[in-house]
Amino acid sequence: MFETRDLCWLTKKVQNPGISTWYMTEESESPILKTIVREMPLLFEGISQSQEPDASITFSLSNKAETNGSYLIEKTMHGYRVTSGSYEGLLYGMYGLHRLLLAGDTTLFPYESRPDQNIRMVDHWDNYDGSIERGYAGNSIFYHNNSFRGDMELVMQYSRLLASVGINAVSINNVNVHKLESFFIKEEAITEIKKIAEIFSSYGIKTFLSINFAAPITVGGLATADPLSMEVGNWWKEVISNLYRIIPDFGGLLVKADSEGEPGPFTYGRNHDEGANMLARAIKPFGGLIIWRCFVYDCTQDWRDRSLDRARAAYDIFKDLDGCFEENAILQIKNGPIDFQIREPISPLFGALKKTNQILEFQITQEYTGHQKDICYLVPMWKEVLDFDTRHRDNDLVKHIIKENSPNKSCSGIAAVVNVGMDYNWTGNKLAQANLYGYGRLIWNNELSSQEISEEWTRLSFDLNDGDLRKVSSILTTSRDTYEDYTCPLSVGFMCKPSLHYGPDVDGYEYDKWGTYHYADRDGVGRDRTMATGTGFTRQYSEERCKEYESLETCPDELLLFFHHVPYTHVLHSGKTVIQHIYDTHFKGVEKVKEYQAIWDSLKEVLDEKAYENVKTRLIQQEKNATDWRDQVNTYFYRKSGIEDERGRRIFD
Ligand code: GCW
Repeated sequence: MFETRDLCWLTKKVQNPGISTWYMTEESESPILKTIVREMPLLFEGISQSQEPDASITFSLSNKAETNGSYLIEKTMHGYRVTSGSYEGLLYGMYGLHRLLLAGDTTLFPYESRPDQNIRMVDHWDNYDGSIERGYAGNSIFYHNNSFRGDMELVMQYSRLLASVGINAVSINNVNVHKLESFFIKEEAITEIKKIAEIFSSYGIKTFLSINFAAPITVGGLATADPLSMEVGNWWKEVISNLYRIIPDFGGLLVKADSEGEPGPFTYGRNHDEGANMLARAIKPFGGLIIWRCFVYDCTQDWRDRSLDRARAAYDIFKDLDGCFEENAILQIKNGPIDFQIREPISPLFGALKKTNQILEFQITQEYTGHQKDICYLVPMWKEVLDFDTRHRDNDLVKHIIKENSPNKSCSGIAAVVNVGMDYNWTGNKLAQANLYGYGRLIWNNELSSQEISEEWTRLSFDLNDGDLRKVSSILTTSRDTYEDYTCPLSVGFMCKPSLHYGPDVDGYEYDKWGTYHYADRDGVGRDRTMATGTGFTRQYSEERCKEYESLETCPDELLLFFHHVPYTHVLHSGKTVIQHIYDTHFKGVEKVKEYQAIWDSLKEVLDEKAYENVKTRLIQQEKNATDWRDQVNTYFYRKSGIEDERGRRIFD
């Protein structure tokens, strides 16, 4: 039930007796303005709407043509004025003012804010049966037992969370579109989806659906789903026009094709531009978008065959299609070339694609990063990605490339697989809320630091003095390094339990078909992806980055084993050998988790009990997990290498 759910970072109201009335210069039937009417008393204690312009807070629509959600907050004689060129901007301005006043820093005004990214999206991997692929916070908020849950209060509550951090697009079903979900494009389901979409829309959020590329066959009864077949094109046109008849402001379709068993254009000997463009043309008349994922690779690899390299796949398939996509088609590219590991290099498609609309894809749900049991605040990792300089041109940072290299700027942005479910606090681990909050804040304002965001979230979520607030924030901001320390030395990913992706299993993927091998033997470890002696993956980067990664001299330590196979005795830039680094980080990881426990315990008296207990239990689990990782990884590499820990700590043999 909605009342019992955590209000997260919207828990606190501004308690300022000077702020008692608000006024809207605009009179309109806009659902977003109605949202503002509903939200104001939830955010500001004792405030009421006034018909007089001299209210404490005034909202006014400016005639600036800007529609991207930018807003300005100024101090006035009576209080504050929020101005924007769009209704969305007024809504964002309202949440912005709420946040700024709770932070208590009024020197910030006038405060102008414009989003750095245009599309700011979350993707659900929710299934109709209520399960969530890679979900760690309970079942779906949209579906239950192959039906629509129909809890509109819940959807509204969720919309507020998203809109308050600037999210403007949401895809509501899993990209692996199973049988029943394939029918979401039919009228019966669309009528239900419309109810959800209307609520999102009243918070400035567009609704998207994932579709199954074979739907013309499975849903439409046609003999083919060939994108070049006229019949198929017409079928999609009809489906889409029906969709828009019911939901006129529908956002568009998200497609995972030719990936991990999902059907796609390859079945018909067609390319991905042909698949995406067929859909893009069908949806164009309605102003809709086709978001096409680049997560395409061969998942039936033979581990014996070293010539194949999964990391190369997306670039090999999509680079040559640069410039071939319709103006309303967008490629969605995962941040790394493999799959949401805690440490990977950047996808080489960034910077290489120069004439294609693009969305960068992150993962908020903690699939490989601790299942929302282990604390892993992901903002530092996302920052690294955004600030990464691809060196294709001068100052070619990913955060700029996304927009600059998209011919249609409004068709560019960032998306992430979201981490929410039916758990009362939405995210399982209370601290995992900081990832959803931080994601929204960071992709709106790419310049915010991880620490700023973590402190902001902590301030909005708890009542703590500055010292205690910094304690919570220190756990968050170091937690990514800690998780990396005990799970992923020098970028060797996938040493986790197959399918589950939680807990250690060093060789779990080593002889499997997924193309994620570490090749540890008695002498050394790592994947050789150099041009000189390996798979040649380094060639996919700009000349400068390629050189950097190709050479052992310049390859950054943290990416070493992604690009090179080296002896255990290889000396890193840090001065340590590879084997000693493995031992040290694994011991350190466990110690850090123990430190987090001590910090958390010290906050027992000042935190509310529910939040305290919630994280406390998870930290106990995290210590156990980190210990398992430490002992299995250390023992594994000790047995392979026969090299003792310099510091003589206990490694099981
Ligand atoms: O990381 C992998 C996950 C799959 C997921 C896939 C994807 C939705 O293990 O569960 O499928 O990525 O991104 O499509």
